[in-house]
Amino acid sequence: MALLPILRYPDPRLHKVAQPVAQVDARIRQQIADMFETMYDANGVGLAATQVDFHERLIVIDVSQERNQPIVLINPELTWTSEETQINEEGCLSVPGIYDGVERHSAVKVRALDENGTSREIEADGLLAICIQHEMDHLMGKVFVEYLSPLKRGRIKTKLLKQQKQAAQA
Ligand code: K1U
Ligand code: ZN
Repeated sequence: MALLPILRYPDPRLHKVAQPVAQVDARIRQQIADMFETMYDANGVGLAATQVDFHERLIVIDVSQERNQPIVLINPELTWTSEETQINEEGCLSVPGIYDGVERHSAVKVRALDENGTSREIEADGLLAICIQHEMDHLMGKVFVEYLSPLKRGRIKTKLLKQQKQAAQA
């Protein structure tokens, strides 16, 4: 297994649209293992392949307290979204230290392949529903700060670029 570098906003590669996984094979299973290791190491509850510069439709999630309920979503598609929405504070491993409110569907159903290539439908609410929507946005090249005002987004971009410049000089 390997820890993968996580792309940091405003890296333009975060805006690439991921392509469908053609075959769930050893290459994809290795990518899944590496993504789980990377997500757990970073204390995240989800990670989309886009964030580790792998532009195929693959997501790993674990929203459990015990960190023992891994979920793999390959080629995920939303099959139902609740009319009800709610605003929750979100963070992102690609936008470290920034948290802000985003409006999402309160509940969703998602159909996806698992790591064995078996099609499954998952019904989710709470943090899992938020996380699924956040990670599916990543696969479309969308980062949560794009829901914020241009003013806030500009400030976040400036702050993170400054941090990245300082880290490169250190
Ligand atoms: O995509 C990512 O960068 C992972 C992201 C997933 C996410 C969490 C919460 C709301 C939306 C998306 C994170 O893991 S953020 C950091 C985190 O560890 C966390 C956030 C909220 C609750 C518990 C953990
Ligand atoms: Zn994210």
